[in-house]
Amino acid sequence: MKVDSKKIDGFLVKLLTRVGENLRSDSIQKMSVATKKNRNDLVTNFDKKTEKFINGEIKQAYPEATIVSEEGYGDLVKDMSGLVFFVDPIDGTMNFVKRGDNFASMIGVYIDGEPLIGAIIDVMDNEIYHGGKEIGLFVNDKKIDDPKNLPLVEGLVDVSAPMALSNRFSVQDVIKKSSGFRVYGSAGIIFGHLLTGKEVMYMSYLAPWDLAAGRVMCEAVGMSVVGIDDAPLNMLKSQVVIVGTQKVVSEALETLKTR
Ligand code: 2AM
Ligand code: CA
Ligand code: CA
Ligand code: CA
Repeated sequence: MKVDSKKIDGFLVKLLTRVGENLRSDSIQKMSVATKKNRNDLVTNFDKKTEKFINGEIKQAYPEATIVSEEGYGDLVKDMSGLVFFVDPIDGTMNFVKRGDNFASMIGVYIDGEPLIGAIIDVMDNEIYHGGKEIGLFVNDKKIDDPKNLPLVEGLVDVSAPMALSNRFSVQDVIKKSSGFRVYGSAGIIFGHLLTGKEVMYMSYLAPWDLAAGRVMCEAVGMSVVGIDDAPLNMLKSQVVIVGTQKVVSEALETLKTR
């Protein structure tokens, strides 16, 4: 299948621009919050409303596409053939509810299983990270250079709170070798930090919509995106993922105790 990646990129930027406007203007008073699996797992009326809006726009522009999304308005996607959109309407819902910043909206697009275009908006900073291998990487209109291939000792690392606190895979050994440890609580915000060289690694258990957009963009700037045992990524299931500079990811894989 042949697709125009530049056109899809333009579509995503326009769409996330509108999502950002809506989320910044929607009155916080009208927020209703519910728990999903546990008290740390929240969903709001804005997560649902935003996903409905994004998925509707995608279906209108790309009726042949299938959609994998978090809040239940997507399709039941069983394989990666054709055009597949991954949608996380609000990434960092806890930050959205508790702080009103450090949350994102993300869309990743794959064609026959291959990463094509990713787009992430840092909603409150109104910055859109977007692009892919073919067209390059941008923050809003500005092209960004590939981040430096720094080693662990020279960079900040981000590990999800549950993984860091439980010391899963002895991840604290990796953290101790770095310049320092951060926990931003939104995969989308952290992908922005990786793409602009502010952090050198992210490790977390990620669902498909957490990973899709960031993977496309990080790979496009030469970063490594791997599973914990260096196994190939499966975009249709949740898994532990390490993203970072090539040097840091190989150091992490050597350091982590995976069995
Ligand atoms: P969310 O806000 O879209 O749910 C918080 O640590 C980060 O991890 C956010 O990006 C959050 O996305 C994601 N996250 C929260 N719970 C998760 C889970 N059970 N599995 C995978 N990702 C999760
Ligand atoms: Ca969620
Ligand atoms: Ca998410
Ligand atoms: Ca979400």
